[in-house]
Amino acid sequence: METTLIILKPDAVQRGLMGKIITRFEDKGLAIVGMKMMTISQELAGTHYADHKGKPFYDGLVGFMTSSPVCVLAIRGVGAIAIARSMMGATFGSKADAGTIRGDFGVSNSFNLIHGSDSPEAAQKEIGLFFGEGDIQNLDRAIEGWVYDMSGGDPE
Ligand code: IDP
Ligand code: MG
Repeated sequence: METTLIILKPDAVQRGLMGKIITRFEDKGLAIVGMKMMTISQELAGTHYADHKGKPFYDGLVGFMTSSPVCVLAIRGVGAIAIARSMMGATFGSKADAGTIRGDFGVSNSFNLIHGSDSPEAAQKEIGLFFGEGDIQNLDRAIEGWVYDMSGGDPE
């Protein structure tokens, strides 16, 4: 099982799209094991997007991410990191495929609704940045055996 860090960015919150986006992850069968709203500080945005420092869009990105509240989620499932990334779609709303979150809900290349960790290392780091230890739930889902084939012992 992997846990990935998802941020519903300020445009998703302001546009009232939180429910629709969260529903997609729930419908897919991924488990939501952490969720909160917060306003990202300049410092946290800088740490989270440290790899992009110096790029032409960096200042705008930090300004955008700190401009209004976000909704942060920890989402768990087998292969959750790659699954969530494919559900998000390509970075630019103008280019993202229909059927993806960015493809269906946005047209902008900077207001692109959602962040998702892009590797296990990033997920671990980002969950640590945005959540405290007790914030991530051990969710024992009653439906687990219908989401995954557990007949072999491991979720398939
Ligand atoms: P990702 O979010 O799909 O992983 P990254 O390349 O890691 O995309 O970029 C991080 C974020 O920076 C994007 O989600 C987007 O908000 C912003 N961004 C990336 N490239 C541009 C750009 O060319 N113009 C404006 N914003 C950008
Ligand atoms: Mg990225």
